[in-house]
Amino acid sequence: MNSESNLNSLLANIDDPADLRELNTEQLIQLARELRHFLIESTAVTGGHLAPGLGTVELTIALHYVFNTPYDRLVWDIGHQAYPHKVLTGRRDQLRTIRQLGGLSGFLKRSESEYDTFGAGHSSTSISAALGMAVAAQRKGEQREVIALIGDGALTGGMAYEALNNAGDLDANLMVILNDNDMSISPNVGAMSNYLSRILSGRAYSSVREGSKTVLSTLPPPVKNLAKRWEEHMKGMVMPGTLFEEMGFNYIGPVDGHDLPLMISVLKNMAKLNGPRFLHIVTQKGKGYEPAEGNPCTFHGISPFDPDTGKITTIGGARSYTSVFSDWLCDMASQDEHLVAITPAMREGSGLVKFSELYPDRYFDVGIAEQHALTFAAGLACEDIKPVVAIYSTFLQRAYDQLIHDVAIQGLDITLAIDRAGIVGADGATHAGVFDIAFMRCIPNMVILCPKDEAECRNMLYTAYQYPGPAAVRYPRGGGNGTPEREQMQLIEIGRAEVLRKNQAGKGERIAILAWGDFIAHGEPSANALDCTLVNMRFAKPLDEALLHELAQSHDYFITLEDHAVAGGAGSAVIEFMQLHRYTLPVLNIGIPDRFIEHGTQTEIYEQLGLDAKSIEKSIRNFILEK
Ligand SMILES: Cc1ncc(C[n+]2csc(CCOP(=O)(O)OP(=O)(O)O)c2C)c(N)n1
Repeated sequence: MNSESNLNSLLANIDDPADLRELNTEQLIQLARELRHFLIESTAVTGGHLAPGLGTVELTIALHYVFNTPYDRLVWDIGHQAYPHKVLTGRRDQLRTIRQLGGLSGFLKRSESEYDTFGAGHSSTSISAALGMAVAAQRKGEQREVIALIGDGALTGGMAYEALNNAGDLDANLMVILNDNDMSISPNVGAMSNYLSRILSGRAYSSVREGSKTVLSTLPPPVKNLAKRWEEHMKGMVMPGTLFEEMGFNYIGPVDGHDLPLMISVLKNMAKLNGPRFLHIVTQKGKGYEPAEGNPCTFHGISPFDPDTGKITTIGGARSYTSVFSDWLCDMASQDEHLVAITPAMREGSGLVKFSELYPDRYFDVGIAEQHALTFAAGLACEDIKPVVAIYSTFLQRAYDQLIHDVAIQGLDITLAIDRAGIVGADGATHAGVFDIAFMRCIPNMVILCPKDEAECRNMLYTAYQYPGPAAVRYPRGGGNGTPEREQMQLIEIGRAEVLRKNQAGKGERIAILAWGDFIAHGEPSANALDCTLVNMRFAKPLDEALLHELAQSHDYFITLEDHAVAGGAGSAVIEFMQLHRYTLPVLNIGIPDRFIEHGTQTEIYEQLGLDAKSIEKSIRNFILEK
């Protein structure tokens, strides 16, 4: 891209939204240009979410220009499109730290800025939260505007409809802005997406758009009655009874979300109306940066890249667990025609691209709808189809009751391929996959497997798939230790651990390190240095009880190691076992402490938490000395 650094004069002076309220229309348009340039240059260095924010530049400027933020509340859904918002609300110079240890969060955080009115990271929460704020304002007699900003992808999440339903009924003073770019991470899916596309296509779009320009931009105050008449006119003429209107909202749009003067006048006029209002804007993901416009999916969230070419500059690391899953899924599908795969809107992240191309009629992207994904899978399983649900650990949290009520109680045969289990790094606390063992191991009928490497991951996926009930394989973000998978899949006996190293009897204190997943590697140096027994526990549920009895009788200490919260984790399961059987040897649980873990690289976080190999050895030595 050509250097536009001389353009950065306006943005350099925006330290607060109040500064941009001083600018005239031409300057605001110039600011939009500078902001785009700044976002591209900055994200090229740090990596992060780029295409979503490029699509919201004009929207963000218009919002902070028209509304009295932070008194008026902007509630962004997910928060991945809010980099422009961060830049305009006093965090411009910190953008270079985004997603890094101690730096800005990649999403929204109330503790980061008073302009971040509601913490986010997961999808489809904005309308509910904004409705709560609107009702609170009403109760407190505060005349503030509350605005939920939601993408068409996030609008595939059921919670958004629960909130719309409630808002229309409460007649709340709430504005919902739909940022419609026809994309989720990959192309958006579903009947609602089709419905939005129909609104945008053909005559309805152009005539309403014209209408928005001519009518909305010239509304004189007081406008309420005129606006009402305009709405009725529009309703009758071009869009009889949109879905949103029937839900109790005044629907306005579609409006070109990149036309800044238009956006400003539309927002100004909408601010003069009361009750539930719905503004439908149309934007382009990646707007203004050719590589991102051409490939919005890649630029949704991207590693550092060359801003001139859009080429990613980092060199790929080890083969990821995601790609192990991807290959296993395709191989398994070729052997079993009953296999189907389900993703809640994470085709790329979950490694389903290849499967979706090879088996399009056995592939289901259900939208950002984790609850539905699980119950949909349960229904399929009732009819002897074999669903594999590929889901991130953090997003499975959304579908907890569905896992219990719809899947496990009925003992249905589904396989959960749980990606991003454990610390995930740059995405931080909202995306950490550190609770799944705790919330799954208390569910009767569940089997939970934790692979130590890529080869075991493939065999565990196969084992979980063959298990005739709900089974979950949890694997971490990133690469393994390079252990190649064998093409031939092997069944692992349910609840059977693997002893990797034995303590040499009679020498020193007898310590058994019981480890789950790739955390075995973090325990291995300690096992060698302190002559410990080292066990690949393989199953968080069921535990290998026979082995635990044997080890409890032949060792003086147990150390448990897992990339998961200590509270309720696999190590807790060992303590429950010990209590039940009246073993009194001391047990040290090593894992994620009882607090939310912020962003940073995985390595940095592990070091910070004392979960790197060196610190683990130190903890074990201290524990032994404590007796
Ligand atoms: C509950 C949940 N599931 C999945 C995700 C992952 N995710 C982040 S952004 C996104 C797509 C959002 O699309 P949209 O709201 O249209 O915003 P856009 O990126 O198109 O601007 C998804 C699926 C998430 N954040 N939360």
